[in-house]
Amino acid sequence: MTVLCTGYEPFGDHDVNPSGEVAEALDGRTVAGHEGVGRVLHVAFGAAEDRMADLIDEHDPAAVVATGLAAGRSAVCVERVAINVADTVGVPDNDGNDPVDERLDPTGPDARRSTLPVRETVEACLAAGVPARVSNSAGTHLCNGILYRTLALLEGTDTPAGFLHLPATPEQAATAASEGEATRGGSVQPSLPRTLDERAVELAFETALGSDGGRSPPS
Ligand code: PCA
Repeated sequence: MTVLCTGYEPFGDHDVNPSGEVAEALDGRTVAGHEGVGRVLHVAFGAAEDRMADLIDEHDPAAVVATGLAAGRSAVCVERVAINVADTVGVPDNDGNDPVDERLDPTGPDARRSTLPVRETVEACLAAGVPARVSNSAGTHLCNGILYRTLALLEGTDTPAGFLHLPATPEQAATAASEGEATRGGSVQPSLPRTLDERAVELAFETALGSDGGRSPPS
């Protein structure tokens, strides 16, 4: 079987998006005893969710971990919930969609809970030396949207799915700082190396499925 990891292409002010790079790095790697499938999603409402539906159909994954960039956050954020709201808060998606206070699904529930073991994933990350925390808001941009739709697609199945928001990379933070006031005592945004992002995603799958994908008999 496979495990499916998605990330995103660059968007807004960001020239790179570590989430897409993490997905590409995991593609073809054995993760939690399964073949990793890593794909980069277009940052566009509708298109990204439809691609996710196609990927789930095509690969029938044992678990899904979607990821996205959350510049400014200081740790990997394991999202607990997705809400039925689409609002880009002034950062239109890459197709120019700029929803304000819309519902993702007019008839859907107000929220859907991640089906990953959220707290245990954070514990596993922290034990492995990866800064991480539970987050109670994935925002209202596309990352929240993909989590909401993925959970809807997998409702009623036993396929765990969730979302990890990733901080900026050190390179992104340095670039932003070089355009700012760091040389005059100004601040620098928090960052995390991509290798730690990759480890966090692997640990999310391992925590959900077991390190061998749940294939070894219970001892
Ligand atoms: N982050 C955005 C959308 C794409 C991405 O990488 C978000 O947090 O919603």
